Amino acid sequence: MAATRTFSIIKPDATRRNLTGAVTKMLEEAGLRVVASKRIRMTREQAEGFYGVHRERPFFNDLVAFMTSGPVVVQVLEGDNAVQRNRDVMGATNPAQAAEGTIRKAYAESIEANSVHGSDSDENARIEIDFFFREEEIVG
Ligand code: IDP
Ligand code: MG
Repeated sequence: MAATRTFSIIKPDATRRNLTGAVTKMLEEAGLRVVASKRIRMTREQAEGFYGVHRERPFFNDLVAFMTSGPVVVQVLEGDNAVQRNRDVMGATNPAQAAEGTIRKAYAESIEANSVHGSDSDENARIEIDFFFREEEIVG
């Protein structure tokens, strides 16, 4: 299968605990390559725009506050079937339901502070990559 791309965020709960390398190692061991990466502090406008699909959910304001509470690492990952491969290694949204061997099982603190984001479709991967990266920042 041809390599595809997905978009990942190492969330503030993970950067705060100095887990950027540990999380990235699990992504790499799952067969994903980091082809772009930068550490940023998301603005409220960025977080609201990025999570716009969740605007009506009860946890939206808390989620925006959490995602802007500290640095995050935004990444573009490349690999065979990258979107699904990344979702598999991330594990379930709620760490209480995450399988052994997944990032969220190993590191997530709660359903909100769950250490990583990953795109849920190829179409959303393209939109999310474009939200944070210019094409020349991605080096495969
Ligand atoms: P996903 O990150 O596994 O794709 P989504 O349903 O897209 O999960 O939710 C986006 C993010 O919103 C989650 O990763 C988590 O940080 C937060 N979130 C989801 N559901 C809840 C909840 O019930 N309470 C608090 N935060 C939540
Ligand atoms: Mg999602």
